[in-house]
Amino acid sequence: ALVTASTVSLIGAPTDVGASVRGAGMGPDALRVAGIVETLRAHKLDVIDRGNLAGPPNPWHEPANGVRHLDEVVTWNRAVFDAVSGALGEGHIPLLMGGDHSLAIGSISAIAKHCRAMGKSLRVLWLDAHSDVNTEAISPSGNLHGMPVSCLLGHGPASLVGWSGQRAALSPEDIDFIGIRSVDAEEKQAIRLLGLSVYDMRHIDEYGMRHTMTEILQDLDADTHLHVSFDLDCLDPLEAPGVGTRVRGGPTYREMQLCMEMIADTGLMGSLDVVEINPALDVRNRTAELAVEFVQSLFGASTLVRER
Ligand code: EXY
Ligand code: MN
Ligand code: MN
Ligand code: MN
Repeated sequence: ALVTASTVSLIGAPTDVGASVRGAGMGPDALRVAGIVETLRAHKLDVIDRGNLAGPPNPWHEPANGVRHLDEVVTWNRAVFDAVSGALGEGHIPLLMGGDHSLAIGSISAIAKHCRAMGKSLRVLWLDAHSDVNTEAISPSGNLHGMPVSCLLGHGPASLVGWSGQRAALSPEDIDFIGIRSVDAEEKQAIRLLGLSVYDMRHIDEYGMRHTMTEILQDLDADTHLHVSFDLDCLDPLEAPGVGTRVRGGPTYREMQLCMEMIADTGLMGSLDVVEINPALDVRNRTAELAVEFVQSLFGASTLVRER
């Protein structure tokens, strides 16, 4: 099935304040240069490019109280929250172009609030090499792009928690992680305590992407809003070198295509984050070009060829 709502709102958030490697702020323009607007239009989607949000520059400070750049991350996320809320209010599919992954706090908080108002259940697919479930108490780096999941689950700096109108935007059973292969020691404990569903690379190695995705997608129903939070470092860095935190041993191009196609087949994707593209570390614009290919698969490009 193709996604039914047909207007996609592109929202650029050009910042790397949640990271300690510079460059992810160039992600939105790299995606535009790679043709994200034209490519989606070619698939008969209406696309509105809302341009880039504005926010504070990266002050390039050391962490304080376990977090780096908290005020700047809050300010950028406020802008993201408002823009994503606006797009959802118009019935559009918001596509957040990051920017680092801390921006998912704003986008997913807005989506959770919207889903509650619409009586829909929210499921989040977190495609990443990392689980991003650190907190200020356990993070080895203080970088907030390693903590968004905790903030969304109600654990983190007070100024980044509770934005959806409830302490927790998500419950542990609302989120599934795919492609994980780098988890810090105390993060592992947090994952076990919270009971999070982590389909790590070991799982994908043993069962394959098809079986993994079948398991993840089996209990969706027509009232589910599916949100995909796609961190490009999920892919193997041999395919996608333009990311700030490379971890070898990720899904191949074909495995990731299958993952995206199976998500598209549900017809339930209502919002998307595309984050962590770092053009300064890329080879030409390969990683943004790959991202555009995967985004078109998420919107059902392959079903135009292979009707189900
Ligand atoms: N787990 C590490 C940390 O918290 O510092 C690395 C986090 C990288 C986060 C990237 C973007 O997904
Ligand atoms: Mn991430
Ligand atoms: Mn990551
Ligand atoms: Mn689950």
